[in-house]
Amino acid sequence: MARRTYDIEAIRRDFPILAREVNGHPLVYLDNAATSQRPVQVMAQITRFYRDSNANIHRGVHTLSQEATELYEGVREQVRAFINAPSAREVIFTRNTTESINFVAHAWGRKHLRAGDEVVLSEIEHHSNIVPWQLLRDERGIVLRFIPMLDDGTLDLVAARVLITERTRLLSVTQMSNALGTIVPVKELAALAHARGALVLVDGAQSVPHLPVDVQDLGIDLLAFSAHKMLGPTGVGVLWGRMAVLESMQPFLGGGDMILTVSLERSTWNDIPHRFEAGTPNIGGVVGFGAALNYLSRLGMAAVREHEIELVDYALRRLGDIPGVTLFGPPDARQRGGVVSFDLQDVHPHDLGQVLDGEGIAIRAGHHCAQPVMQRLGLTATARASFYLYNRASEVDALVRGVESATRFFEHARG
Ligand code: C6P
Repeated sequence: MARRTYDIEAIRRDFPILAREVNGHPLVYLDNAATSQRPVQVMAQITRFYRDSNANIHRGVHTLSQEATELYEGVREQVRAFINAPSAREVIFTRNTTESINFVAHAWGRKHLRAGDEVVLSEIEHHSNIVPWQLLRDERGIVLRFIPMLDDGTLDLVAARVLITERTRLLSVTQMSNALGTIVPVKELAALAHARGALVLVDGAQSVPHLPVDVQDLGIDLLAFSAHKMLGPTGVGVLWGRMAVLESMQPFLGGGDMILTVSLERSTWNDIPHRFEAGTPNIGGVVGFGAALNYLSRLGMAAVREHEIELVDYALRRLGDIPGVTLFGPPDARQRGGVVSFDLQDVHPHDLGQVLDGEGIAIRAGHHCAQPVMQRLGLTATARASFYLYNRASEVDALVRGVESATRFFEHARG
């Protein structure tokens, strides 16, 4: 690759795990869509928190509690800036994207949706953005509609215009498919949904870690994402919502910190965002997430995006040259995120994944929690390589060599 957007080797030194060996080979970590690795800065921040400032938040008058509260609330402001939300009060910490979407289904959906109301999803959604709505459909009798996927993995926007109607109360779509890498034109869909009076929830699990995301520019109402896919710890997620939408929701979980007053008869609610953060949150995790956001902001999400486009473009060309490889998703790297899903003729993706693991190469094989995508493609599984800011072209080369040697291995095994 001719052009580098930043110094990859310097970045890789921040991720000690990338220097380890797996099965006698240098690790080639290409499973970033499942979870990314963490830099030393995030680990150090978490250690510092537990070593120097650990206490519960929002409760104590003592110094440690105040320090912990300031650190935790400081990350809320960092998240606000990262997604350009109007107010930090609109940022709610959850456990992950899955919880954030379930949160909307419970706190907004249960309050506002009635039998016959329609929720529009798409065929390329992760199970996390299908199952909560099916549960609500079974409970409330709402109707689910799905924007179809075209053969190249993009959404059928002509069909979307017909599916999103005055009956639509919510459009809930991913901004980037984890199974195919497709980037969805969320801004265009949001304008369409708003014109029909529907709200727009975006599953940003794959987009927020990989592209610049500006909620005001996109014109959306709600955004869900996970820290662990963007250099942060597991167990921390975000639900951002426009204040007016959050104010229209009922509480999700009840308990400590989310109330103002409690008597044996009734309770009143704390202000937003605390109303939606019942119980002691993952304080250390949120504080660590702050270091991840600093790391990404320092690099700049536009640079991360450019780097991944180059890698994906290179991977599509190299993998596409291997006989027997079928690539899925949009052919143009600019129309997709850092995900390359493929099939190797006559080799089950799980077998391929195992052979690659023997060479230290970590990919994901399976349905990627997006079974409707697999059904649409007439497959049960694909092999998926997913990249992040620290991956380099030589790792694409290692993957290609691994796929080629797997081809030879299975040809030989078949005799
Ligand atoms: N996709 C993957 O390997 P959680 O697990 O809640 O942090 O994220 C769920 C989720 C929701 N939406 C999309 C688009 C996702 O990609 C994911 C997680 C992982 O592709 C694990 S299945």
